[in-house]
Amino acid sequence: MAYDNDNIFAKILRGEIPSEKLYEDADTYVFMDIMPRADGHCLIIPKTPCRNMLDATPEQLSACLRTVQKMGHAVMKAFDAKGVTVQQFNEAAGGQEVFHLHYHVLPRHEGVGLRA
Ligand code: DGP
Repeated sequence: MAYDNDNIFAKILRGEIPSEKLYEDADTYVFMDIMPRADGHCLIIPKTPCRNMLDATPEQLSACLRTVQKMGHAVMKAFDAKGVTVQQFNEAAGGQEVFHLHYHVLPRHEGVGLRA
């Protein structure tokens, strides 16, 4: 499926709408989810256009996963979490709502569920 340049995360990358930035490097950008399902819930996105995992290049996937791992460690430390959940959705039928590749990183604590 085609990439839509007007998706919300493309606008965030262009600075057209604000985001709470946590980290960036040459290939990826990290910001807080606007509807956090856990304290510290953040999103990792590639800086280059990519609809989702299904049409990602190996370079986009590896760059994102390197940052996912880095942010997993960082949010666990920052939120004194005991684990981390990583989620990623593809196409509407797969639960995707914003059509720019993104990974959810959610710090977790024993016995505490994710918010809706
Ligand atoms: P999904 O495509 O199903 O992985 O869900 C998209 C996620 O993006 C959802 O957790 C809410 C978040 N989100 C949607 N719009 C915005 C926005 O404008 N800013 C931020 N920071 N997050 C957003």
